[in-house]
Amino acid sequence: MSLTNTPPTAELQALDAAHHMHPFTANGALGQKGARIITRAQGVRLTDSNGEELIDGMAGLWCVNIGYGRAELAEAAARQMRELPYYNTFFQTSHVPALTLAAKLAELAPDDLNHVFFAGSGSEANDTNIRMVRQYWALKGQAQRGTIIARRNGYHGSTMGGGSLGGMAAMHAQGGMPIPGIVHIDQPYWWGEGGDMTPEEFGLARARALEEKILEIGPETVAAFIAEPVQGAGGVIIPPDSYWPEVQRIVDKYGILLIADEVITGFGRLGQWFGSQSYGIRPHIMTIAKGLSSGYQPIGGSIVCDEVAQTIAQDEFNHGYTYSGHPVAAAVALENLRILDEESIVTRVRDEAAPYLANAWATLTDHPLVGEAVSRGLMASLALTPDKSSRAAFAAGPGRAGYVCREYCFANGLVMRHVGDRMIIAPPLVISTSDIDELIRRARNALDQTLEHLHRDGAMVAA
Ligand code: PXG
Repeated sequence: MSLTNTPPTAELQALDAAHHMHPFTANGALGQKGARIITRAQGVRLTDSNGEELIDGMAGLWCVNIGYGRAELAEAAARQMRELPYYNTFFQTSHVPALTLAAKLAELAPDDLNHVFFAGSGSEANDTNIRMVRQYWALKGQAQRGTIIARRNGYHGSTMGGGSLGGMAAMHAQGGMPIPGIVHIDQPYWWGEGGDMTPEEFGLARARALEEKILEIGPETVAAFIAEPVQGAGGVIIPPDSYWPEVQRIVDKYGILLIADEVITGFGRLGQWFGSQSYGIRPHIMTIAKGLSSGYQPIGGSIVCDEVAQTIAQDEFNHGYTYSGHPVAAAVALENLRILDEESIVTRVRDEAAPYLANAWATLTDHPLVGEAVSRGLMASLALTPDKSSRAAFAAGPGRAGYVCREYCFANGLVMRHVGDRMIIAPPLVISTSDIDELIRRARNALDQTLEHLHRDGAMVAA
């Protein structure tokens, strides 16, 4: 079958249901309904196999930072494939794309984050991080420092390591996660869990949960704390301003390593190259993927500080992936970084797109369904609620209203995700102000229709 001369949607859906097992999908239910099949994309817009156009409010899966259709990346890939389609970086070899990309990342990353270990994805990079921080402490003569503290409702990937670092209860319920040596603390989610505290009080309390956990299990057993600067998959949870400075104080006090998972927040999403810079935190390791190549090629990695990298270098690190630093992926990532840089896309997020989105998004707060409308950089979320004043959840249980809203978004030509009853967006960083207006218009229509639907079902009821 030719992939460009597309057969009718029903035929594609039948093939898909018969043979393709989808991630994070009830495959049986999808088989009944048929998958939405995306065939083309340009800029911030997708086209599906029925010819419908959608604004991609999620930049794919939080990754297409420079937008779709940049031929320069295709050309970089083709050039690299002709010259050297594959070689590895094991056993004392290297190649130009990997070493050039590592040097470029060292230049972009703050402070002494000067070393890069490549992986094929964010999950793999976090698996690397687990082994690297434990090996670091072993080489320091403190092998008992093996425990990594992470957060409930954090997301760090879907491998055994990444899924264990993540704090997703539904994932832990399947397949024997979390692996030993990983413990979780509560998240800084004020709207959902802050009770009567002010956001600032709550941010401090949730940061101090880290100190309590360190003291509970013994500081001498703790290797690292891992967290996303802003939780993405958990529902675009923006921590109160008091949170990160207190976390930084605590990791400094106990001398534990800080891993900032920048898979979503890296490469301009928050208006700086890295989310850590946006929050003024000083990680020892940053996990990267997604926006590193704008999703045009699968590539991830860990950017590592001098002290950790120099310690790891004292012995052979028995770890690596066939595709660590894959030359085609690295060449594409370099071209992506060149475009982000030369077209000032990151500064435009900071100075224009993010403030514009913040204002436009905040107008949704007046909608009867919307409890809060928050954003940071080009990540934004809405909390749907049957009762704003009490920040109530729906009696029907989490996720039903969100699901209804997501379906109306699709019907209105907008890809907006739901996480439970939070609606989330993270559009390509190149989104224009007029496309932000159009996105908000479509979101508002979808909210109106969702509200009508929930009223009709008698579902505007607080739990
Ligand atoms: N860390 C973070 C912070 C992520 O968001 C990963 C690690 C894992 O990356 P890979 O490349 O292995 O997928 C991610 C990935 C969602 C969703 O539903 C989020 C991700 C992936 C798939 C779905 O929001 N984030």
